[in-house]
Amino acid sequence: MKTLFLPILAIGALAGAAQAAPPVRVAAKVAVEGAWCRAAPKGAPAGGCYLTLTAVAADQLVSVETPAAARAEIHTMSMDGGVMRMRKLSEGLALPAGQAVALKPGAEHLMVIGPKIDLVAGASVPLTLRFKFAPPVAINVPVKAVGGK
Ligand SMILES: [Cu+2]
Repeated sequence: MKTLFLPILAIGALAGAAQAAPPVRVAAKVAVEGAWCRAAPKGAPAGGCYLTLTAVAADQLVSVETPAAARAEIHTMSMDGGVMRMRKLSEGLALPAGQAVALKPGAEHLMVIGPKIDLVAGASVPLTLRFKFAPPVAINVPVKAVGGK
């Protein structure tokens, strides 16, 4: 009887401890820093936008919306047989807790496809970032001529 009873008591004690000290609830939030979109030639079919995301609690960037383009996607780049290719991250981008995730040229980035505005220096692209847990973040991203093209 004793050997049966002890484990049950232990489980009860653990459950009691969990109730007494609930995990600290951090408001799900994602900080956005250093956002910019790269200037593109008039009539370009798409443009890249870059920023750094830091999630307080583990989260996921699931989608991007903009009224300034037909649509926006989350992309990644990787080498494929010696050629850099872009690919849509349909599952979104993981944001580990407290870790800055940089979306930058040559790596993960946001792609505005079918821009309705000219992506010229001085313009700005309104983006709404949607996350799995954190509330959406709306930002106005400045267009910068970077890369000398
Ligand atoms: Cu892309």
